[in-house]
Amino acid sequence: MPDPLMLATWTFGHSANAAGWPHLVASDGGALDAVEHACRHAEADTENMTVGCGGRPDAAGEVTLDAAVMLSPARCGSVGFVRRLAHPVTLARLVMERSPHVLLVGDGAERFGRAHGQPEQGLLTPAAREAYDAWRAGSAGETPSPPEVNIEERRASPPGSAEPGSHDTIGVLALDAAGRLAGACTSSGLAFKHPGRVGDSPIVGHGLYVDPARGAAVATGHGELIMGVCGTFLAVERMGQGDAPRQAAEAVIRRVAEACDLADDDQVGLIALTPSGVWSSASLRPGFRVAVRTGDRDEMADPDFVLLAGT
Ligand code: SD4
Repeated sequence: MPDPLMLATWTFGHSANAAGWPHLVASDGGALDAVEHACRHAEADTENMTVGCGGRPDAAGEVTLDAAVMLSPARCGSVGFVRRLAHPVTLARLVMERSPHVLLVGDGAERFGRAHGQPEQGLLTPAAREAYDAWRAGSAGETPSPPEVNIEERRASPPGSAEPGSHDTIGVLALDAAGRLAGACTSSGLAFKHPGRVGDSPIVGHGLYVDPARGAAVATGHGELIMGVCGTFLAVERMGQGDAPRQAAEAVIRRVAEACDLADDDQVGLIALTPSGVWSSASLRPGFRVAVRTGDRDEMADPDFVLLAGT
């Protein structure tokens, strides 16, 4: 039997792990409950400006949320462009458990959530509104045209910033004592993104992938880079073909760098976990950190591999 384990992206993954851990080790809980509750914790933190209520809005001033949960290729659920429900990770779990579908978006996803008891809630906090106003004010004093300004903004101050301590999308992987793997991620996506933009987080194999026979992976950073290489699917597939998690995670980061014309501040971080509990992480640039929780360990870890270590 494996030792229970939780891994979460970024420094706020530490408190998310603390919220998920009791569910991981409860006799009536397990890996799925753990990752959901860890993500719900981050979603409820209104000071976290990249997840849930309190996330930064898009270029039209609207907060839109993406999330996914996954147990296996046959058991996964996700939601995109959620504007009125504060816990998209729970909505994603509902899609997995109570619908025949994998991905619901927008109004339809919200209608589905309301029908399953999810309350409506405004998502734009005063602090996020202030950030939006400041962003608009910095856009040459003109009403920004969302498509162009969004591209500039992605280059100027991305939520995937390489800065240590920067807050970002949360992705969580868990392995319970019964040997079950689960993963979840939830995000408000890139700040001031083009309205309608959906990132990697709710797309199976991009921001999250779990296959009980091969392993699990979760990614964070600039979704467009991760999406271009099917980042988490690639990591899990490589583990299935014999790569150690360290090699698999490194291979994804190298593939991103090979495939994409990188901007100075582009960042990608990835965690890879085998079905037996061996894990590793890698990132494009310094700053990415992993919150690790086991029965006797509760700390932050630096990635094992950083491609552009000097930047
Ligand atoms: C996205 N990958 O929507 C998310 C954002 C993120 O670190 O993870 N930033 O592109």
